[in-house]
Amino acid sequence: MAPGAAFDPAGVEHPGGLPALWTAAWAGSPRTPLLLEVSSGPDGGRWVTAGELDDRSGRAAEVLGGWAGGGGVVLWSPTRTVGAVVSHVGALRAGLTVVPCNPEATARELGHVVEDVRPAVAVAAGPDQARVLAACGVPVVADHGLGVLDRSGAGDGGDGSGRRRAIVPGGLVGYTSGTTGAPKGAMLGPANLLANSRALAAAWGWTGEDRLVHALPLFHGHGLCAGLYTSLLAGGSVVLLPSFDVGAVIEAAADHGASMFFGVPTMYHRIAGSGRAGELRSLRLAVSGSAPLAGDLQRSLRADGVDVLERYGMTETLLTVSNPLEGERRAGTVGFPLPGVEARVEEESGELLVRGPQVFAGYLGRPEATAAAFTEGWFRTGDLAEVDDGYLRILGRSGDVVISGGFNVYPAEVEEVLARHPGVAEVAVAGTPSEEWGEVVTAWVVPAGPVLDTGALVEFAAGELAPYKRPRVVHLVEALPRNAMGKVTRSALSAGEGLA
Ligand code: MCA
Ligand code: AMP
Repeated sequence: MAPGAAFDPAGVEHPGGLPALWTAAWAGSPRTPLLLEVSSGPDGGRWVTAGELDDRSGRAAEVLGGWAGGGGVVLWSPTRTVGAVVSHVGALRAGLTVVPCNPEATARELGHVVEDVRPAVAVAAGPDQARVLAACGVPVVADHGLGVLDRSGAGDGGDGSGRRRAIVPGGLVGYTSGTTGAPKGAMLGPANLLANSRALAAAWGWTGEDRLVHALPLFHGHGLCAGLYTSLLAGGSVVLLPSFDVGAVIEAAADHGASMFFGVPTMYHRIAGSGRAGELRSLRLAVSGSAPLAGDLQRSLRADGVDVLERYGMTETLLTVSNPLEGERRAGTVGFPLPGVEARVEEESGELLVRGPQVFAGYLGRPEATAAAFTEGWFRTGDLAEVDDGYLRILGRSGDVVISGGFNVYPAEVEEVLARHPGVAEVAVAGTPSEEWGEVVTAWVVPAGPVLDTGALVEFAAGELAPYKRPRVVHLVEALPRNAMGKVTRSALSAGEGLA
C-alpha cells in the first residue's frame, strides 16, 4: 500500500522530542486546563493547568535527574491519576527511558521486567511496590500519590549503578509478551514517540480544542502514546477516569464537553449493551483499536449516531493504520497507512509488514528476536491481512496469541505457570471466542491425580499472573490433542477438536 499522506521526516527528529515540545507549549500558555482527574483524591475534581503540570513534572524531573544518562526508570504507579502523569512526564523530562508497568502486575511479572531492563531507578506508588522493587536490587523513589517524588527509599535497593542497562535516552520500553513466554521489551526512541503523535494529530485533525475522555491503561501504547502523549502534543485536554464504566464515560463526555473517546472493543460492546450509546453522539471522534471490532457492533453503534473509527497498531510500531477521519469508515477493516507509514501484505505468507518513523528500534537485549522481526527494513507484524478495495483488513494472528479485552496474552506464559501446580500433569492454553472480551483465556488440564480443585488452580495462577492473563475457563481432560510431531495443537483446542 502507498505510504500515508506526505510527512516531514525532519519533524520526527525534534531535539528533546515530545517533552521539549510539551514544555515549550506549556510555558507559552500556562493557564490552559490540561488534566482533570475524576476522583475524590487530592487532585480530584479540578483542572490541572499547563503551568501546574510544567511545575510539578519539572520538580519530579529534578528528583529523577540524578539517575539519568541513558538509564531506564520502571514506573509502577496507579493508572490514570494526575500524579502518575506528573511522574511519567518528569521521568521523560529527566532524559530517562520510561518503563510503565501494570499496577496489577504480580511480583513475578515485575521481577522479570526489572531483571530485563536493569533500570537506573524505579518509582513505587506504595510501600508494597517499593518492597518488591527494592528486593530486585533497584534504587526506589517513593511517589506520594501526587507525583511528588522523594529519594528516601533509594538506599533500599543500592545505587544500582553497577547493573544498569544502557538504553536510548528519553524513550519508552513497552513490554509485549513473547511466544516463548518471556515478555520482551520493545524499545521506542524519542523519534518513534514523536512520529506516532504527529501522525495521529495530522490524521485525526487533533487540536487544542479537543478533550479526550480517558479510561485506558497508561501502561500500553493505546492509552499512553495515542491518548495521553498526543493530547499533550496537540494542546488538548484529558479527563482521567479512575476505571472504565459506561455511565462515567457518558457523564464525563456530557459534563466536560468532551470531543473524543478511545476504547477497546470490549468497552464498545458494553456501551452498546447499555442502550445509551446515542448519548455519545456529541463526540467528534470515537476510536477503537487493540483488537478486532466486530462488524455488527460497529454497525449498531453507527445506527445510534456513533460512527466509530477503527485503527490498528502494535506496541512495537505504535499506531500505523487507520480508517479515515473524512470519508467512509469501513466496518471490519482498519483503513489506510497513517502519514509516513508504509504497509504491505507479503504474498507467500499473507503477513502484514510495516515500516515508518514510528517503528521501534528492536527488543531490549534480544538481537536475535530483533533480527527475526525485520525483513529488509520492514517489521513483521505477525498479523495476517488482506487489502480489500484499498482498505486493509486484519484476518488474524499468525501465532498463538490470545487477545482478551484488548490485552495480549501468550499461552506459553500461562501454561508455564499452571504447569507448576502439583495437581497438573499437563496443560494447554488457548483463546475461546467471547462476545464481550473477543477471546477468553481457556485452559485444558490433564490432572496429575484423581481430584483437582480448579478454583484452587485459578487462585494459584492469581499469585503469578496479572488478572487479565488468568484462565477464565478451565476444562479437565484426559489427554491433549497433538499433531504428528507430538506437539499440542492449540488451534484444535480453540475449535474444541481432538479432546479425550
Ligand atoms: C479485566 N479483567 C479481564 C480483563 N480486564 N479479564 C480478561 N481480560 C481482560 N482484558 C478481569 C478483572 O480483573 C476482573 O477480574 C474481571 O475481569 C471483571 O472486571 P471488569 O471490572 O469487568 O473489567 P474492567 O476492569 O472493566 O476491564 C475491562 C477493560 C480492560 C476496561 C476492557 O480490560 C482494559 O482496560 N482493556 C484495555 C487494554 C489495552 O489498553 N490494550 C492496549 C494494548 P476478577 O473478577 O477476578 O476481579 S495494544 C496497544 O497498546 C497497541 C498500540 C494498540 O494497537 O492499541
Ligand atoms: P500489543 O502487542 O499488545 O501491542 O497488541 C498488538 C496486536 O493487537 C496486533 O498485533 C493485533 O493483533 C492486535 N490489534 C491491534 N489493533 C487491532 C485492530 N484494530 N484489529 C485487529 N487487531 C488489532
